[in-house]
Amino acid sequence: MDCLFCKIVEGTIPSNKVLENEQVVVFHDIQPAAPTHVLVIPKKHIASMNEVEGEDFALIGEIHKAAQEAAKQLGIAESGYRLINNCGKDGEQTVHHLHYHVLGGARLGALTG
Ligand code: D5M
Repeated sequence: MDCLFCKIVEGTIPSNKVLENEQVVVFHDIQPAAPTHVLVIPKKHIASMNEVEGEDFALIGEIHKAAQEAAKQLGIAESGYRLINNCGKDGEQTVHHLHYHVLGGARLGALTG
């Protein structure tokens, strides 16, 4: 399967990893949109939030756990951060392997339409 993030999981494409366990990987986003910007992905290929089903919902908990741990490790836990999943066309999802953005290190502004 030709998936960029699967290649990052396999290590065939390099990444700047923050943490990794059996189920998830956290690495720095190549196009940071905030002073701290990492991505949390499941190792299992799931195309988007729309494709999460059955026992894979447990991975969402693992993703949140890893995001919390990464925020602590990166020193943004206390000041706060944003955890975002972009899904599909209107969500501006560009990489079709489930991922959550962790953004922090500055006031990010209110979310307005
Ligand atoms: O976000 C996809 C994100 O993936 C976007 O912020 C850039 C990032 N990206 C793309 N290629 C790489 C590599 N090779 N390393 C790290 N980060 C990468 P989306 O929510 O799909 O718009």
